[in-house]
Amino acid sequence: MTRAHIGMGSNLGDRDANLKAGLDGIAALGQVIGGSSIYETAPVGGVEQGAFLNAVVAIDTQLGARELLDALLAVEATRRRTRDVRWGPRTLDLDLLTFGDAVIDEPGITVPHPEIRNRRFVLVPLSQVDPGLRDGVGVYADAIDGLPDQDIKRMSGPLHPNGTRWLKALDDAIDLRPEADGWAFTCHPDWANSSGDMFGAYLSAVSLFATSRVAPAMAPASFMHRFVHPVPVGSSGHVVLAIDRHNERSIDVVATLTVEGEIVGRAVVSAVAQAKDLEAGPRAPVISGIEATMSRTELASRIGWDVGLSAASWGPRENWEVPD
Ligand code: PH2
Ligand code: MG
Ligand code: MG
Repeated sequence: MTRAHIGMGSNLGDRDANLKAGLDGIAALGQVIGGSSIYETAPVGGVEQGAFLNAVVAIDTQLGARELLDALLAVEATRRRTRDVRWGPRTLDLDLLTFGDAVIDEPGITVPHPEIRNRRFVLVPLSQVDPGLRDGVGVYADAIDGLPDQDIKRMSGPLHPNGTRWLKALDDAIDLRPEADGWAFTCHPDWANSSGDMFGAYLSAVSLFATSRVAPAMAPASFMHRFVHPVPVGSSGHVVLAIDRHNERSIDVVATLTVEGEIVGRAVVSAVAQAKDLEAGPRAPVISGIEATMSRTELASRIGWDVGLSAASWGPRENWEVPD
């Protein structure tokens, strides 16, 4: 079994679909161990052409180096890859970057790929997949700083742990797990701000997602929040939802988020039945995942303050020193 790293690139046609087809083809050649984010990268090499999507995938394979390379070329061919212009536009480019510790320099195959150290669009995703990876010269990640600038924009999270797709939507990053009285969540590093904290946007999304789990047939109509503590990425928190009131068409939910027992913020989500559901006539909202609807008074005593008749009258009653 050999660990191989494969560089993927596409700048022609449906670039996302090309990468996905490349991933499926690669998955048939071994076990997918991990993959970088997708990056959109400015073209390198002097040919005038559109921006690339690039990514790196790691697999463990039983194939030999040349067998693997031939199989990668066959996967390229399924996307009608042509070779008209050297370093020109292509639907799908699959480059064998590394093959275990193998050093091969034979006609048609050079491993490690001779251009790795010259290409930011390879080094950045490669180092994301395996930060310690090295060749005889040193750690690849250390070579990034010495390269000329290249426009590189991250377009997705890394490969899903199941290896079949990239993490792209915010809900991919919100890992809500049911618990007895609410949900547990873990702050995903891909949605951190520059100081590595989660603040409003992420915690808002956690509140909205938790609400949508409670009333999946309803859509959020208004949202108010006050978050008081940044949450370091990787920490695990807890969301408790209390339903302030509900009828057939609307629901007001208070989400209280805590991390290590400290309240980091609260949100009030008002959600209404969606138009397509109202066409069928008013009906009770689907409410699941928490024990029972709570009266306003019960809610007030539970959370220590009265949320008011609707979300509009909600306001913090605590001494919050760090407004969001
Ligand atoms: N591939 C090339 C030439 N130039 N530029 C970017 N940004 N990404 C590529 O994958 C790429 C390139 C030849 O393989
Ligand atoms: Mg290439
Ligand atoms: Mg190639």
